[in-house]
Amino acid sequence: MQFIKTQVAIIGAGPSGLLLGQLLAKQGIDNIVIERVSGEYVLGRIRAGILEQGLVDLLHEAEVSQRMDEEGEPHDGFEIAYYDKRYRIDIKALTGGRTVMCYGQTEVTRDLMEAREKKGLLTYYSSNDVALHNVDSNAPSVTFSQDGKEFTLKCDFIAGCDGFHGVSRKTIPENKRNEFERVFPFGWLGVLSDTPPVAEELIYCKTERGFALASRRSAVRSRYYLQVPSTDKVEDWSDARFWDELKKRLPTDAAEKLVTGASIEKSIAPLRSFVCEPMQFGNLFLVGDAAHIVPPTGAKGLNLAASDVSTLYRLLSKVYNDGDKEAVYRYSEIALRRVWHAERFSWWMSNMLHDFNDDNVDITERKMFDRFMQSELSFFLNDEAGQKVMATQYVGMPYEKI
Ligand code: FAS
Ligand code: PHB
Repeated sequence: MQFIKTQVAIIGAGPSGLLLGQLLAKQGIDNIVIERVSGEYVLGRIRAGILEQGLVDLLHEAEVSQRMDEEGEPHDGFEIAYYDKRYRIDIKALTGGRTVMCYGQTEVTRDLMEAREKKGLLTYYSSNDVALHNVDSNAPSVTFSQDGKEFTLKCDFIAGCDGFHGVSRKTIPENKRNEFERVFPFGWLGVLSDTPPVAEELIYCKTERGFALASRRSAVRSRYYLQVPSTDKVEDWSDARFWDELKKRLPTDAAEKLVTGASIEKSIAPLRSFVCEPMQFGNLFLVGDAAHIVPPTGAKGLNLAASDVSTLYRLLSKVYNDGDKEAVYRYSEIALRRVWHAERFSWWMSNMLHDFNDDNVDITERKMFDRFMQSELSFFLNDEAGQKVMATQYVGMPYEKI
């Protein structure tokens, strides 16, 4: 058994863990990241594409923003196509100048990985049997194995940045966790392709065939999504079938511009709303998807992870650099206020834009709900006050002052 020590043990090398590690190191706080899979595997995941200003600011603060500044695309608005009619939500005008950045999560993760390596910060990739111990004591530790060697990492605090299926949340005793969940009766089939996007900005499409999203990664790389039944498997969807269905769901003038090509990534993500309260137990703090999940309709998943990181790193800096030992125990209360706001917005956008052909609900009730949502969407698209509400939440609520 090899004994190692650090101040903050970070479980998971996704965007949460890597961003937290970078910001802590900048504050002189020693940290070690333990990741279950290889770095290449982490980079093989294609996920979010829209960064709120808060996350853009954090990447500048972490001095990991150069490529994003060069290759990212600032977006002043997005569109909603409502049964073929296109409505533009001018987020910049409606929010007094705020915008979002279009830059893939994979690239954010790559930039953070490279920055961590350049700083010589320790990351144990391909770690097995990761287990957290004595998290509610002042001497928590993490055990894991790598390349046949066993390790015990002693630390002051553990940041559980290991996603929805990680070990951290499950380390909190069940009777100390209050979990909230809603699973949607459909998923998102996503395709990444090296084809020019159909539009300069994102188009969220509500159609009688179901939801679609036309997103992008650059002028030559597109990211598209289709709502599919939660029973569908990715092998049910050939590229040809995907493109054919997407063409039927895009607004007509955008469909005419669609350039199809081979998918370079294709996967189905389930949609769920989930929150674990509290987001801490003793000296274990849950960050990002380890604590909460949102349906991607509001582009909040990655951005919520960023606001958690911002809150936790600033509180840990108060502990280590200002001697305020109790500061970090306010984390969950602060983080949850923003989490629930983003959960509600993501749930609301998902209800308005998807087709709920949920067989578990009586058809009359389903039809009534669909009429409610059509009326809701029609109000928010045609009324400036409604558009302002949508724009303000899409760009993201400001981070709380710590
Ligand atoms: P992550 O899940 O990204 O990272 C957790 C890391 O912990 C992983 O690298 C994992 O390998 C590691 N880990 C797990 N168990 C471990 C263990 N026991 N020990 C050590 N390490 C362990 N959000 C959007 O805003 N827009 C989208 O379009 C979007 N699409 C998504 C599609 C999919 C398929 C998924 C799953 C999520 C999507 N999300 C989207 C949400 C996504 O972007 C997350 O919010 C984001 O990845 C959160 O980052 P992390 O909290 O770092 O969690
Ligand atoms: C993406 O580009 O992957 C993306 C963008 C906005 C969303 C969801 C996904 O709401």
